[in-house]
Amino acid sequence: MSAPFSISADFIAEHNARLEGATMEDYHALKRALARRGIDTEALVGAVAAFGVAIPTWGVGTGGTRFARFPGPGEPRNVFEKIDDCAVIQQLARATPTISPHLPWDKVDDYAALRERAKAHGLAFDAVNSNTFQDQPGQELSYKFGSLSHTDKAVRDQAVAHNIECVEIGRKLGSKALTVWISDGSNFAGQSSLTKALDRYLDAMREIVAALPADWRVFLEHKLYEPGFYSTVISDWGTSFAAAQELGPKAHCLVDLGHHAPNVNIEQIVARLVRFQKLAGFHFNDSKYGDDDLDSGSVEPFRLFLVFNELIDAQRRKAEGFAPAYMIDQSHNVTDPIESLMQSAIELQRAYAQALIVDRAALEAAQAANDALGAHLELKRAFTTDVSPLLALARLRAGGAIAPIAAYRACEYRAQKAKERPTVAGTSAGIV
Ligand code: LRH
Ligand code: MN
Repeated sequence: MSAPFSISADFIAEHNARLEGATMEDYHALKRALARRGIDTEALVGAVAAFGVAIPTWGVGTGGTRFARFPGPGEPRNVFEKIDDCAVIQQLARATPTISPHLPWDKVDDYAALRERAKAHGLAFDAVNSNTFQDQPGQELSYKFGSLSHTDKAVRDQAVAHNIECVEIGRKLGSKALTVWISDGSNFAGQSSLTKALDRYLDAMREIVAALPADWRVFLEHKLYEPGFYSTVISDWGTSFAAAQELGPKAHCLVDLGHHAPNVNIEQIVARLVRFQKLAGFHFNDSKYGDDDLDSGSVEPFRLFLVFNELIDAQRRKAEGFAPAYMIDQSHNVTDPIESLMQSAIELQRAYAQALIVDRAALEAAQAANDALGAHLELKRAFTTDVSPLLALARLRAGGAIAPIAAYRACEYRAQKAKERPTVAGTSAGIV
């Protein structure tokens, strides 16, 4: 049995050798342009290299919708192979040093072995995600009518027990946070008591918070709708914030970019959660209509930049309690998940770098002078700066590929995995 295919450092070095000259030329041109704006590009390269976002294990397999899922060749068949694919994303794009697992999708018998596999690839685990939005084979009580807010105490207890089990598993993996998204809601007016449902949720969450280790946090993830199409128990940042206030200092609010009504000012929600020291972090993705889970920066890159503009503003102000967890949450229905995740990580780095080059003194002066256009153009100037050369240089210096997707396609990793991982027959429905 030959060793699983992996991409060699020599292959990446040969790939880079062909592109390095042009990249350095572009980098020096950018460096000169930014120097005229008083910006130290070398410091930027360092900051970008230090930026990291977590890969969702459920994102490395082909995603789907309620209508269908069309698995591609060489799909990862278990969480170990998912971690191997996460390693390729990190090896080439150098922006994703952590993984966010989902339980029970990633359940194994030996979590030390799982942690070791990740460690061998230089990867660590970020927040673990619980799942009380599906019924598992052999599960005693159904979550059809909810979980942590269910009318039946026995169902709530089952959901609390699952979340506490996720914390135990997370401890074995080295995680420090639990993300709780519940699908609890209703499809008809009158179907559930809007107030009692929230109170049941808060009671159940108090038990979960009480079971957290001292250095852990719990991330409450709000979502406007789906699968509840009339009401959702934790439907918006306001409810999530109030719940996190009630639940105490370990509870924070996670912002999934796709979980808002169209045109909601998400960057202002971020600014508010920072101000009130309740920003847990993010599930980055993009969307045009609903919770589309599209690739980050692929629909509204300016909106993504504006979110990072608020994050850099907070970082620069050393905002109290500011420690956001950056994670991706996407569904790759028509692309190679590895390619989408690499490009998404790069688009997040891009928004981060562009937010770092905003002339904050000029912006604040324009804001103070109510120079609306002047202030806006300070942001546009940063957003319209092509920082690609410094992102590429950060990858090159970190041992990654100057052009990750070109390198990935050239090494034929997917074709190699298609040989090693027999195709999963037939199509299915659902997000994973
Ligand atoms: C819910 C959600 C949540 C995950 C799931 C995979 O829409 O964003 O974060 O648990 O997707
Ligand atoms: Mn999410």
